[in-house]
Amino acid sequence: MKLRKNVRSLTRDEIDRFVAGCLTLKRAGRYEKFVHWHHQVMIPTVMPNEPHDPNYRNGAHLGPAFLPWHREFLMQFESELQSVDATLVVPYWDWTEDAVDPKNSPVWADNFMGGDGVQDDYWRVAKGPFAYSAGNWPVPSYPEDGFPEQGLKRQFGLNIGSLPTSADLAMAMRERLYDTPPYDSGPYTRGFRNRLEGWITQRGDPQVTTPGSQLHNRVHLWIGGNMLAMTSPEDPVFFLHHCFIDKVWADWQAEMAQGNAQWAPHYAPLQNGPVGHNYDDVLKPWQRRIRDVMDITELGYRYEQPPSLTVVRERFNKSPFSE
Ligand SMILES: [Cu+2]
Repeated sequence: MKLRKNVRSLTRDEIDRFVAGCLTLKRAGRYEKFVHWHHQVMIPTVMPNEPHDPNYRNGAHLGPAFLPWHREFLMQFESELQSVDATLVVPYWDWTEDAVDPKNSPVWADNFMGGDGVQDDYWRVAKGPFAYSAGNWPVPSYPEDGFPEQGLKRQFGLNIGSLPTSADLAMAMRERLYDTPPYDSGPYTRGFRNRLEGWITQRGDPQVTTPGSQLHNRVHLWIGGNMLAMTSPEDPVFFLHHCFIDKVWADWQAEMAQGNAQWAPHYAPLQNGPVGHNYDDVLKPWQRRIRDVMDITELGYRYEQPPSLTVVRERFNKSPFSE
C-alpha cells in the first residue's frame, strides 16, 4: 500500500527524489503529455439544451467527473514517476495549513517547488529547481493567456488575496450529496464536488466568508501564472495541490461510509447525466471507469493521517504510520 504523505512530513531525501523525478521526466520528454491530457479534455461535454461553451462543463472540470478524472490523472503521473524511481509517491499540499502565511509555505522552499514569480521578469519563477534561470524546466510561452515569454510563472496573491482556510474546507466536508442536477458549475448547484471544485461562491451561499472563487479554484488563482490556464500542470505544484483535493475527497468518502448508506455509492449521476460524467463512463483518454476509481484502498494507496479536519481525525484511531 503506497502512502501519500503531507509535504510537511517528507524527509529531505524524499523531497530531493521527488524533484529529481519531475526533472527526469521533463528531460526525457515524458512530462508534456500530462499538460496535453489536461488541456485536451476541455472539449465541452454538454447536454442537448446546454451551451457549447468552453467555460461550461468538460470531461474533467465543471462537472461530476472533476474528482474521478483527476484521481486517475494523479495515478498516471505517479506511475510515470515510479518508472524512474520506484520509491516515488506524490505528496499532498494541505494549503489550509498555510492560509495564515501562504508565501512562506514550506512548498516554496528553494530546494522544493521554488517560490514566486518576478513581475519585472514576466512573472517568471526566480528560484529553485523549476526556475527559468536554472534551465531545467522549459515551459512554452502562452501569449493567448497573457504570458508571451517562456518559463514557469507564478503570481502569489495577485489574482486573489488569500488561500482557503480549514473553515472553508469544513463547508465542503459538511455536504452530504456528491453532486446534484444540473451537474454544472453554477453557484446554486449543491453538492460536495461543486463546493470543493470551488464554484459555490457568496452568490450561491451567503455563508461563504470570502469573495470570489473558493477551495480548489482559489488555490489555482492565488498561485497565478501557469496555474491559471487549462495547461496548469506546467507547474509541478499542480500535482501537490490536486493530491490534496484527492485526499479531501477520500476523507469525505470515508466519512460517508460511516453511515448514509441510502446514498451509496456517494456519486452522481449514476446514469443519464452528461456524457463522461456518469458512474459507468470511461475516464478518457484512459481505460478505467468512474466506478473503478471510487475506492483508494482498492487502487493501492492511502493518505497519511491525521487529516486536516478534527471531525475526520476522530474517526481514525490507527497509528498514522502503520502499514
Ligand atoms: Cu486544478
